[in-house]
Amino acid sequence: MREYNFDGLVGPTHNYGGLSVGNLASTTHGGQASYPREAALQGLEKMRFVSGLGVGQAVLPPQPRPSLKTLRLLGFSGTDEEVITRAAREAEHLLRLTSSAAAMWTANAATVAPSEDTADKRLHLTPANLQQMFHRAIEAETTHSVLRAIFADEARFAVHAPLPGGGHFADEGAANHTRLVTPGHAAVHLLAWGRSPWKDIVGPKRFPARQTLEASQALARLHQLDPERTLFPQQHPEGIDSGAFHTDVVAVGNGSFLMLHELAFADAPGLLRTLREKLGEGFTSITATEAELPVKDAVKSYPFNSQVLTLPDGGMAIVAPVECQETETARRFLERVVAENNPVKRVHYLDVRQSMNNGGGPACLRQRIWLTEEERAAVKANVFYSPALHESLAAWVRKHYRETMYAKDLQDPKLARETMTALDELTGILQLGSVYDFQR
Ligand code: SUG
Repeated sequence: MREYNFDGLVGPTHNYGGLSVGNLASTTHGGQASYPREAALQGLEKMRFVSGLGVGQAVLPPQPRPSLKTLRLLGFSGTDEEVITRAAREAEHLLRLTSSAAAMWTANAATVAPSEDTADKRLHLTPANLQQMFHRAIEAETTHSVLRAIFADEARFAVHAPLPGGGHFADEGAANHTRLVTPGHAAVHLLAWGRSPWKDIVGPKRFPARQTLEASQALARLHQLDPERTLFPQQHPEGIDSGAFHTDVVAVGNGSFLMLHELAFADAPGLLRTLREKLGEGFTSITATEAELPVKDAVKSYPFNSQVLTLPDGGMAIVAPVECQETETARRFLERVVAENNPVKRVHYLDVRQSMNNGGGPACLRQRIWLTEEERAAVKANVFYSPALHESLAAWVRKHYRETMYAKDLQDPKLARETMTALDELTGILQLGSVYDFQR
């Protein structure tokens, strides 16, 4: 089984809408100019780098934005141009919500369980409903359609529907999911959550908790995970209130290794004890205390939103955002991780600033999917990274993306048309068929 990092290709409307309450980067950068072309190219460079380390790499497409379908469902009618013009005039906020390129953070696209861990030995994928944020909830339908197109072979892949209901089963995908495994032990799945609609728990006071316990439990059932090896830790309410809206802002695990901030989970010591029991001596972890790495620095520079990658020689490398290099506490912490006795041998710093300014680091930009060779061969779409695919995608970005985007540019009726033209061409490059509403 090999891990493939399915990175989200940044969409043509990448902008700073200030849309995500509780995500400090999003609210801080709201209204600033963005650089969609540069953002997409930064993402492609990250894919090149990770692939160059010998790690599996693939790509997921952006979504049509502004979402004319959503605007029509909200009562704006007429031609595409009339829909945009009316929304711009009467409900600028709705236009901003329906124009976000947030699908680029594919950690939130779905939760995935590899075939090795599931009772029916199929790979299970559930698109996240992203109920908590309107601009993200509108991603689920297209994500479902894209995943069905890529993982079409039902004998090997189970692509479930997004979880139903209102906020009760609010699900943010793999951003709250960690799979840990050690030699001689079956994998353990952590499915974290921040609130419960029905249980009386102490939650955050300042910012919204996005994922519910009930959603995490439903994912474990759907994915047929071993109940003995599935844990449901609560996100620390103080962590959420400090800006850690997803678990992956303050914790990241890979294979036998977990690194976390002490404010990642409500009961981190208890969780680490249980993990040691279930995974044995091969399990290693490193906890940053508030004294070593204040949570505000972790939220600003994202050391835990690194990709921890297993290299072909079995060692691990961390791909961290450059902001960590520039933040002394974060840099020192990552240096300690490399120095201590654990599988991590190196840290690489990458520039994904365009994404970071909206609260998305390297780990947010990728969905981890573990595939056997047969499963990989069963994927017919042209989504696996290669230098040739890189060249096609980079040329496609240069042809279709605007260089700069200001808030008022979202009101330009031509933008929707440009995006549809670009995405239509992209589905050809990626051999996805018709996955978008405007293609049907
Ligand atoms: O959902 N930002 C995303 C960032 C998601 C990060 N993902 C993970 N941690 N896995 C969010 O808050 C900002 C959009 C804007 O304000 O324009 C945004 O949606």
